[in-house]
Amino acid sequence: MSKERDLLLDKYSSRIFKNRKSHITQLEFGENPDEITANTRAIPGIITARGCCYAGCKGVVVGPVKDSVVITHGPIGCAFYSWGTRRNKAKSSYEGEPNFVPYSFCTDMRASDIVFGGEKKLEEGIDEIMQLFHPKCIFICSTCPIGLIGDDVQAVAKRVEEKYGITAIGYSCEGYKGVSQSAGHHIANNGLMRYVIGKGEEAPKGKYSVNILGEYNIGGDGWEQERILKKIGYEVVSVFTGDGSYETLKNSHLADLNLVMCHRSINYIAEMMKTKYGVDWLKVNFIGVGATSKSLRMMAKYFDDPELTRRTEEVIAEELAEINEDMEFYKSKLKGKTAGIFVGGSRSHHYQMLLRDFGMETTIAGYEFAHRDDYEGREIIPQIKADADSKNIEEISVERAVGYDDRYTVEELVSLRSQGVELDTYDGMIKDMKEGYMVVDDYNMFETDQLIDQYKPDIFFSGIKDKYAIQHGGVVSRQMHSYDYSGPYAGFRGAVNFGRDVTMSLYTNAWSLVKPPWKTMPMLEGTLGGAG
Ligand code: CFM
Repeated sequence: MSKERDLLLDKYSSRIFKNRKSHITQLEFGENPDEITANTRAIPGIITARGCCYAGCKGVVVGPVKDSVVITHGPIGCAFYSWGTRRNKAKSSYEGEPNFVPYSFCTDMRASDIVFGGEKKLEEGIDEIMQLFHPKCIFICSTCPIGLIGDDVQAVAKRVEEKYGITAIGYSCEGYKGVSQSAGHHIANNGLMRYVIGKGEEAPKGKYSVNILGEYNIGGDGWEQERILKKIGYEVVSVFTGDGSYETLKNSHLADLNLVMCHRSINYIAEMMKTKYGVDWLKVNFIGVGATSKSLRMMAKYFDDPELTRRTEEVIAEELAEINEDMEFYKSKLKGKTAGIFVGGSRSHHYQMLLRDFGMETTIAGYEFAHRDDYEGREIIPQIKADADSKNIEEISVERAVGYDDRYTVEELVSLRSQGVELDTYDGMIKDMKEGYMVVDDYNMFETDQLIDQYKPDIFFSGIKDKYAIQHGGVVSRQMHSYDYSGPYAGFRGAVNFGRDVTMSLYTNAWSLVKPPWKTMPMLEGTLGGAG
């Protein structure tokens, strides 16, 4: 076991040590591949940064669908605290297109509803929504008490569909399901696959069409990606689900190719669409200049058209010319600096590529709720043992739909893969890191503090709450869920924004003026997790 990892785990009692040791790995790249334990329950009492299943379904996956109403079935707090806290940006794509993203709808369950049942209240709430807003699609998201009292949200959804002739999906995404928001992603994906994808018949008009899966338009990232793709000549059929709409998601099965940005939150749909409609998926990363160029080139190879390849190179050259001077300037400021990063399930990998564009290395990285495949690559999936928590989340299986063929034959796919087109696969984060670097699953604040002390990164890309604790310790942090209200950071122009923000953060002298009390006052010593 390596030194820094030893030092970190040493502080734990044996009970906590037993749990945490397999969630923390210092990369060795030895004979056996580096392994990590992930997607298991957090230790009670350890301050995890994770969210809940409802957050993953309502907040992350279905929340950004702008022309659909998302109703929280539960007490008002769940609706209030998930109202606008994920920074989904959305605007109407055509005159008259509804945009319900700024709203929060809730059944406001009270004590008497918990005792006597809330289905009636839910139906009345939906009647009111129909009178006022006339959406074509409604997502009902259940919070913890709904599962406990047994309200049948699927039956309500069915009645609503019959009454109004719209799509209504009842989600049993109670907060306690699974071990994190990851369960909510899966549940949301299942519903979209069952009731939305494949419902439309509008075929794409462009020569080459794509969906962007797992892109949520935080800070306008999705818009920057669409700008580049459209400039090359691609038709973007739908985006799951940032600035997305029910009207486009239902036609998504007719696109030529699925691009997967956030593997963690959407890989279920990518796989199911491949099986059911023969749409290949390509793991892309539009975070970082090198990563964006690589992704665009893989796409061009997939379609294998000289004109598309020429246009791709032309656009890459144009975009690089536009940002080159700025990138060089920020690189001169950032080269040689180091970073730590801890975000949900994708960004801790994606942003390492962007940091490398500036000559920065990420020595500590972790995810809140990723699965082993996000760390170690999809080839690990058969080895992942299902536990009671993961078995609790429905796996749906789909079959090839009549009239849909694979886009390419198996031989053609093998040939494309051998040319570096990363189809239907994902290598995970670890392979892009270096020996000695630390990878931690489900970080807690104690580990963050300790690792910052040991590795002394110049900047730490953090979550929402830990940001302030890190800064109190004199290390600058940029919050990577909402970008501290900056962005976009994706694509070519986004890289410049990121370089500017990181440079500003690092070159302010504010952090050297911070003297936290623990640097000047005696520390109380204690052990974590009780005796033994
Ligand atoms: Fe995917 Fe996300 Fe992420 Fe995620 Fe999230 Fe997010 Fe995230 Mo916050 S879908 S896993 S559940 S890339 S909200 S846009 S920033 S934790 S790393």
